[in-house]
Amino acid sequence: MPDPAIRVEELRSLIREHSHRYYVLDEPVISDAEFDVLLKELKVLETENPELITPDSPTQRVGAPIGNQFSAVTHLRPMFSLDNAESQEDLIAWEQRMERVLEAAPNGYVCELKIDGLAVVLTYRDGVLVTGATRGDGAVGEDITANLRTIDSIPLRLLGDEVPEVLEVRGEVYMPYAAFDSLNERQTEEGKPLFANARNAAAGSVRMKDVAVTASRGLDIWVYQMGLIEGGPDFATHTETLEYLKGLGLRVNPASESVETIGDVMAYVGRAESERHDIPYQTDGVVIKANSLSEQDSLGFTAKAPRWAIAYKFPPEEQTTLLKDIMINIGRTGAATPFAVLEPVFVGGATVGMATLHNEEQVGVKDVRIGDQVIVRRAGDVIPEVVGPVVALRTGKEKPWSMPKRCPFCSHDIVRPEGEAVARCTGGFECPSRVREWLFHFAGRGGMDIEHLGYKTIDKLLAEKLITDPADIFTFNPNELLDYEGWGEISVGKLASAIDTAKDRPVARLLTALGVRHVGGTVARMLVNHFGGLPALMAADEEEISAVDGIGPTIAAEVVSWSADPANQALVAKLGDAGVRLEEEAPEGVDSDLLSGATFVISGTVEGFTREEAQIAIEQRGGKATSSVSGRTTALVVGESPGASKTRKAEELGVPIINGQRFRNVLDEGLSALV
Ligand code: 0OX
Repeated sequence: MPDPAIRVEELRSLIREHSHRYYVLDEPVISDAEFDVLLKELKVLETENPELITPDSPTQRVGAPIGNQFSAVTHLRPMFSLDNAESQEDLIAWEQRMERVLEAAPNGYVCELKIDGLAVVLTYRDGVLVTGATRGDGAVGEDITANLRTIDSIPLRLLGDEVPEVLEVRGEVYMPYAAFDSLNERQTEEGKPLFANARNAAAGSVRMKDVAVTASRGLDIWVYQMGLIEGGPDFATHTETLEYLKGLGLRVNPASESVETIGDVMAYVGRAESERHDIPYQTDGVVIKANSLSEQDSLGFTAKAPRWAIAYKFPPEEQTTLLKDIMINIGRTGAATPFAVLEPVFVGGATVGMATLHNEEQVGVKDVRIGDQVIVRRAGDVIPEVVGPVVALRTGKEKPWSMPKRCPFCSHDIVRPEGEAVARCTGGFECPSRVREWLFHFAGRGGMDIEHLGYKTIDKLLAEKLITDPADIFTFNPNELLDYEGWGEISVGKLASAIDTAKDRPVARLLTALGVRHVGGTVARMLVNHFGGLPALMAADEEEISAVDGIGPTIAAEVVSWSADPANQALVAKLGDAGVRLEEEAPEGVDSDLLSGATFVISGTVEGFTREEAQIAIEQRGGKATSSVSGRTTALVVGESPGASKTRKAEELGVPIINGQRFRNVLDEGLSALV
């Protein structure tokens, strides 16, 4: 019987190494199942030998709830804030200020993405995490050690044998977009208020009294600054400190770059801004630091900020403007969505005059009133939204809003069932707004992707009673549009041919377009891969559907109840009669396990495939297609105009990058074609 004390230490060291590979480097070398076996063995040994449990054991991340208040922590070094720059001129002025002190321009800079999260300080003594604190007022922060311990990428013990006696590092705790989206989905399901953005969600999650809640929020960290070190090596540059921190197992952002001139800094800022929505977390600028530590020493600090660092802020994605009115729209599921009519404002690169308020509950929770100055957010392609009112600017004349009792489109009652966040129009398909949104979703990019069939055309077709449901799109005579102003042979011809093309869309697209609850593109492809088409799927029972790999009972129940509705059965029959494809031809000679366990990312247009066809080809062979490159990606398939950030990430992680020809070989021969 081996000594449990020795085995426990062996296991901890193995688990630490593999956690680091998984959470910090994103390059696991063992499977999740193998990792779980190690963790389980450690847990069993610790249960049998509780005297062997130490606070830095990987099993000890989630501890007891915190009492009433977070206690205060005085930082070993004050946490300064950062001066801001908004233009190349500001950067040049900054360089000139430094030049006056140094008598020469700084010897190079480091550019880092400015993470939009919550600044924290971690203190390690003899390699063990002893405190984690918020920034607070810069001098004194709050002790959130118990919360930070739950973040898997924060090492409870530093890696390596030569650790410093004391190490204080700074970093930003943030919530990746994926975690933010699923958190808000859960909040919606539980009827709880939504978080306005990933930053607020991260800040809220990190300060939970119940640390199990923090643990469930998918938080992560980027470490960007060494505060204080005792009993460690000497460094000449900031870059060296980052390399050192990385070597200790801390998560340092690989996007950091050392550059020579302010011109290079501007080029980095330009790239960071154009790629800002391609990365899986929120950034709000670039932080630039003079790289030489002796130059940093000479430059020192002003009362509030270091002279050797500056934050280049991206143009704001949030602005304040007047909320002139609140109106509602009825969506394809009947949901009544309030939206704000705004004094137009330039935000996120466009003029915004309307913004969503999500649902009735949100208007109440945020206490948004007509006449308020409100914060409007528009990030990338995302629909503009009202984040909340600026209460300090109230005059007292603002008017609270409540959901109308009657639908403004069909006059049916609007009701909000007990305990739900969303009010709904009860008019069914008698509600013209609902029908319009239903058709728009059906024909839209996430659905049948029918070009030239946007709101304007749908409105015309509805007004002239040429269509009433999605199947009519395929049966009405487009030439009838020729009678109306704005329509000619060319525009009608284009619409007719787009509709014709759509008849042959992959069945998974049709299924997504039909808008069954919880059935998005991925689920639809899984279902169609399994059942071959809508007739077989609609005939299946819950048991058969939930037996499909990756499909749970909730989806199965939704599909069955949707299929049982005679109106839906009639609609599908009508679509079939109109010549819309309802069944996939069984792919010939395809081995459904050929790529099982493999994950591909597609970037750019692969010759001979639409993106969807490439995804389907992978999934029919048992593989997965995902959107971001990680250590778990089997290969990145690059076609024409691939994204620079995906290729760079694959190169960094050593993920094979293959072209269209190699991809076809992989589809024919399997993973052996990769080598
Ligand atoms: C960030 C970030 C913030 C720390 C000490 C002086 C400069 N939000 O990503 N701050 C700093 O550096 C400060 N770097 C960053 N990357």
